[in-house]
Amino acid sequence: MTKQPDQGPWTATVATLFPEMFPGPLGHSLAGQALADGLWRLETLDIRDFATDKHRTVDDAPFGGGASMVMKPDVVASAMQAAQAVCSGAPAIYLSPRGRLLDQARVRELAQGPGVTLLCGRYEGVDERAIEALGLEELSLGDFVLSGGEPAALVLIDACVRLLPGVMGNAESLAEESFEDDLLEYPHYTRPQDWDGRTVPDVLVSGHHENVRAWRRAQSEDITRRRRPDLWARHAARAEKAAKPSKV
Ligand code: 4GT
Repeated sequence: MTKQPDQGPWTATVATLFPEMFPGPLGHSLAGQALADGLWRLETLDIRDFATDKHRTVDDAPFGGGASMVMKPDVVASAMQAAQAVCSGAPAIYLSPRGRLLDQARVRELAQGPGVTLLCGRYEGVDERAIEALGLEELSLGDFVLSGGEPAALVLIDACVRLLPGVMGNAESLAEESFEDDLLEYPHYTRPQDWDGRTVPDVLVSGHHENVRAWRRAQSEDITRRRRPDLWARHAARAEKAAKPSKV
C-alpha cells in the first residue's frame, strides 16, 4: 500500500511496557533530527494503561506451567486497538524471534506506506490468541533472543526512517548501498592514504572513474560470494533474468 497524501507524516506507533525507551538512541541520529523536523512522527502507548484491575496487571502465569510469565491477551489487544487507531492503514507488527526475517525489501515497503504499528513483548511474550485475533505480522531481526521487543522496534524504525524522503538527503548513496542489488558493500577508505604502512588500493586514487566503478562492483561481488552465498544466489538469479527476459 502506498502512502495517501494529506494523512500526515510517516508514523511509528509503539505499544510497550517501557515507553521511556523511545525514541532513545533514535534521538541521537539522523532519525532524531528528522523527528524534530516533523519528517516522521513517533507515538508510544503504555500497555499498562490498558490493564483493567487495580494492580494494573499485564501478565500472568502460562497454562501448562513454566518459569516466566505471558502477556495477557485482553490487555495487549486493547492496547493494540488503540495503537492501530493512531495511524490507519499502518501494518500491525509483533517483533519476535519466531517471525519472518526482516530484510531490506520489507523495510522499503514499510517506509513507503503510512507507517508501522509495533507491539513490543516482554517476559515469555504474548498470548498466542492476541497475535491471531489482531492478525499481527510477526517479524524477527535474526536468530537470537532479546529480553524485550523494544530494541528490535528501535532497529526497525531506524531502518525505515532513513529511507524517508528528506531524511538522508543523498539519494545516490541510498541507491549504492548494501542489498540494493542483493550485494554487500565494497570496502571504503579515507585519509590518510598510508596508515601505518596500510595503503589504499591504487585504483581509488587514480582518478579513473570507470575503473573505480568496475573495481567496486568486483569487490562487492567477491565479498558477497564468499560471505553470503544465500544473497549471491539471489543476485545471480536476478542478474540472469535481467539478461534474458522471459518470453511470456
Ligand atoms: C528476539 C527478537 C525479538 C525478542 C528478534 C517477546 C518477549 C519477544 C521478548 C522478545 N527476541 N524479540 N524481536 N530476534 N524477545 O528479533
